[in-house]
Amino acid sequence: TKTIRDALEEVIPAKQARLKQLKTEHGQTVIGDIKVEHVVGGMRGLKAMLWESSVLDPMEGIRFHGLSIPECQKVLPAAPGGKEIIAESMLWLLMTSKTPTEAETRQLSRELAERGELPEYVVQLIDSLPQSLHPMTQLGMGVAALNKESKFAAAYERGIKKTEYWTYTLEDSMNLLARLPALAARIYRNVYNPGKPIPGVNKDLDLVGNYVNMLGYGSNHDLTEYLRLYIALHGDHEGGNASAHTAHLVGSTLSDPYLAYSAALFALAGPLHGLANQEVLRWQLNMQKEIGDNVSHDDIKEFLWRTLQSGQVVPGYGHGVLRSPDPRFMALQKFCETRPELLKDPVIQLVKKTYDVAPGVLKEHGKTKNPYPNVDAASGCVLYHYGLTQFKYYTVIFGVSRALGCLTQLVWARALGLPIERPKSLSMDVIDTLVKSP
Ligand code: CMX
Repeated sequence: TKTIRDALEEVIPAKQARLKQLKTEHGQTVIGDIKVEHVVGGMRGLKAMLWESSVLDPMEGIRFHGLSIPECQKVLPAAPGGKEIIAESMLWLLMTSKTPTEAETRQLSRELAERGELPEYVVQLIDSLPQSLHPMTQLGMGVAALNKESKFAAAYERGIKKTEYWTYTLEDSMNLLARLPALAARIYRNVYNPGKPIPGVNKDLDLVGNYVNMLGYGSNHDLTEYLRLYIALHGDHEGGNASAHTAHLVGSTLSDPYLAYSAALFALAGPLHGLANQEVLRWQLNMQKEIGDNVSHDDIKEFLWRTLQSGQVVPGYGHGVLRSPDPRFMALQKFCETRPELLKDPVIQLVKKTYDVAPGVLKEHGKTKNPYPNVDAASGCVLYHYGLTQFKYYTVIFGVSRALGCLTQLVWARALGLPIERPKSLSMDVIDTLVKSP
C-alpha cells in the first residue's frame, strides 16, 4: 500500500511545473486591485496568497481540492465501525489532492499511531504548568517545545539542498500531527482530572479514536464519531484566516513546523477566531441561565439585542469571507438531526432556536456583512451534551484539527519553493501621497 509520502512524491513534480509556468507566463498579469480599504481594513478580500488545499467561496463555503463537505462525506473513508470522515482521510486529500483508499487510510492511521507517544521532556513541561494556565497557552507551549525534535531544523543546520526541504518538513509534520492527541489529552487531564491515568496510544485506532480514548471518553461511540467529523471539518479553511496565515508566514522564514504551528495556535486563541467556540457556549449558557429553557423566539431576540446593545459581538455569527450559513455549521447540525437524544438536549435546542432568529436580528442591527452562523455556533453544544463540559478546552480541539491544513501548506510551501513572506506596508503619509497621485 502506498504511503502518504509516496502519494505526495507522485504529485509534486506536476505542481512544481505548473507554478513555474504560472510565474513565467503570468507573473505580470493583473488579477485584482489594491484599494486603501484593503490596506486599512485587514486586507479583507485581497487576493495575495497561494494556498492549494482548499478554497472558500463566500456563498458555497469551503471546498477541499474542489470537494464540498457533502462530497467529502461520500468519498472519504471513515473509521472501522464508523460513518464520519476521519482526520487521516482528510489529511490525505489535503496533502495529495487525491481520495485515499480504505487501505491507504488505515496505513496512515497506523503510521500516526506509531509516532504518537510524547517525548518525556514535553510530558514534564506540561505537567509543570499551573492548572489555571489556559489550555490553549499550554498547547502552544507544548507544540513549540516539540521543536527540540525537529528533523527539518537539524537537517538545515547540517546543510541541505532546497529541493530536500519538503521531505523533512513532512517528517516533522507527521510527527507533530501524531503527537497532538497525546499532548492535548495530557493538558485536559492535568487541568480537569489531575492524577487520572491516561491510556497509551493504541496502534489499531485512528488519530481521533486515540484522542477521545486518551481524553477518557473512549467508550462513547457517538462522541468519538462527532469528534472525527468535527476535526475533519475544522482541518482547513483556505489560507487567509488568522491561524493558517500565521503558520504560513512563520513557516516562510524556514522556522520549523513546530514553531510555525505553535504561532498559529496563538492566533487561534483569539476570541474573534478559534476562541469563539468557547465564547459561544459561555454565551448560550448565560442565555439559558437568564431566560430559561423553554423560551420563545422573542425571548431570544431580546437577549440578542441586549448582547448587541452592550457593544459585544454575537459569538458564532459573522465571517471574514462567508456570506451564507457555514456548511460546516450545517454538517454539525445534521449530525444532531440524526440523533434524537441530541435533539432533546435543551442547550442544543437553544442553539437551533438562536439560529432561527439571529440572522434576522443581525440584519436589522445592520453592521455585520454576514448575519449567518459560522461553525463555532454549533460545535460546542454537542461536546457539552456528551459530558465534555469544560468549554475553555474547546479551542484546543480546534487546534488539534487545524494542524491538518496548516501543516499541509507548510509541506507544499517547501515543495514549491515559496519565498519568505514580506508584504509592503505604508504609513498614512505615504497613503496620502499615493491617493493624490496614484
Ligand atoms: N455580532 C455583532 N457585530 C458583528 C458581528 C457579530 N457576530 N460580526 C461582525 N460584526 C460587526 C463587526 O464588529 C464590525 O463592526 P465595526 O464596524 O463596529 O468594527 C462590523 O460588523 C463589520 O464586520 P464584518 O466586516 O462583517 O466582519 P469582519 O470580517 O470584520 O469580522 C468576524 C469577522 C468573524 C471577526 C466577526 O464577524 C465576529 O466578530 N464574529 C463573532 C466572533 C466569531 O464568531 N468568530 C469566529 C469566526 C470563525 C472562526 O474564525 O473560527
